[in-house]
Amino acid sequence: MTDCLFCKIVAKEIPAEVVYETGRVLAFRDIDPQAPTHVLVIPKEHHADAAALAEADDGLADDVLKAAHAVALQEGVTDSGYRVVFNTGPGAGQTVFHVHAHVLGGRNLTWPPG
Ligand code: D5M
Repeated sequence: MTDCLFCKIVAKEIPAEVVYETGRVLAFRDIDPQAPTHVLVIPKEHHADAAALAEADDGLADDVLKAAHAVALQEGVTDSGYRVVFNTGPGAGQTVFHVHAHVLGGRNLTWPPG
């Protein structure tokens, strides 16, 4: 998708601090971190949100979840606990419409989220 911020990061047209990459997924640090670890995991293929990703029917959602796990291991947050969040839709706070999993950790995470 030509006008998508995260597609431009995939295409290396916009810089990002990439921490993990496979043929199908990319993970990079959030530009406005909300925790010591705040990484976004995206499929390289464009899907607008988690609902569209779930319907992609090619194992891509599985790849994103496995990448989130790999990032958490790499960041050393698995023992202390971490959160994987898909804001889905404007009402839930989604602002970038290329599906992304937020991987948050490295501090005490309260519940419920705001
Ligand atoms: O989350 C969208 C997230 O995307 C938000 O936490 C900021 C982040 N963001 C926006 N632009 C960039 C760039 N250029 N690099 C890295 N991170 C970025 P949402 O769930 O849609 O509100």
